[in-house]
Amino acid sequence: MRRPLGVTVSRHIMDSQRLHPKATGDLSGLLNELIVAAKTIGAEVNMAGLADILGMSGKTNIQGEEVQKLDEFANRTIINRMARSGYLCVMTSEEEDDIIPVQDGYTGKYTLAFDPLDGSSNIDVNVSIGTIFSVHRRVTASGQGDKRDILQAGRKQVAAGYILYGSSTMLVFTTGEGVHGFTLDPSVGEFYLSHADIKTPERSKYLSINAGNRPYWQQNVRDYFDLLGEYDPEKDRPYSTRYIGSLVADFHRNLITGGLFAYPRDSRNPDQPHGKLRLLYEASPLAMLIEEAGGRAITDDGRNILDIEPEDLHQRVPLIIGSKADVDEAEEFLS
Ligand code: AHM
Ligand code: MG
Repeated sequence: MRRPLGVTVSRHIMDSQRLHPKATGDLSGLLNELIVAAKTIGAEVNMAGLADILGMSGKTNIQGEEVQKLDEFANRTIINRMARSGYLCVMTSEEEDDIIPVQDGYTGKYTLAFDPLDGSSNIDVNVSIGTIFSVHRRVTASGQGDKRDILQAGRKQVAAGYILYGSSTMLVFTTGEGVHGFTLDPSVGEFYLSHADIKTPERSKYLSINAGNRPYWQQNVRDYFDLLGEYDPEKDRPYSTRYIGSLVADFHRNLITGGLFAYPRDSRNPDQPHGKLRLLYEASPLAMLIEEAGGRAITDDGRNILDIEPEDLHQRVPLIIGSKADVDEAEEFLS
């Protein structure tokens, strides 16, 4: 469904809801609450560079209030806002060891998994970072939710998206009806539809990998990325590399321009041979977005990310994600 540009995100969400006469409005309400949290985080991110100048670099700021690290601030902002939203029964955050209950008396029918501020190595250096979120419908009947509500396959997500705090702040999300991007106009505090119905290019020539991990990769992964770097005019190779080190920013770039992002398993942690990225907070929501945009997301041994049944809140997964033709070719080579 295409809408004229200039539509606000709340209008877009309301219009989408109207297409579903049986909808209660809870998912719309949930997304709107999350957007308020995102704007709060975005405002704080934009102030980050001023912290030293304003004398806020210590434990307390000039008002004598305690200053939180940005990732803690983002985590608390989302938890505090969403726990009393009335739309959730349980949450989980990359920053918390265990599930997060909601306020008694405010339980609802959805669950929320989130990475409050992805790209931790870039937080203090003014490089794009973001918040990633994933929403499921609860499976338990009522009251507070539990791990069964959280540990659901990505295929069952009802919504997923991210907020990118970059040169401008962008919200990109899907509810299963295409991927839509909104850009924040900071002068009025509104997200406006700027990228309607995003489709990622079928093929690209960009590769996003941390090449410094090459010695730790499996041999077939090394061979494949070496191949993409070789001269082959028929295949439009070599590929160019682009790696920001914030998944959300690397993903966003590739979504728009086309690209292949990979964080394969490596040999550094033999007890947990699953790469670095988390299934619930990173891989699964981005996999829903990329499939909706026409791309694919798999593991380095060819499993579809959206079909993985999670067993653990902080489970990691080797991730290959991006343009369909590129993921297809990687899958064929690696299997
Ligand atoms: P984080 O959740 O601590 O930020 O870690 C995840 C980040 C991703 O944003 C990014 O893709 C990856 O770690 C980068 O890792 P590396 O520095 O090993 O390349
Ligand atoms: Mg992260």
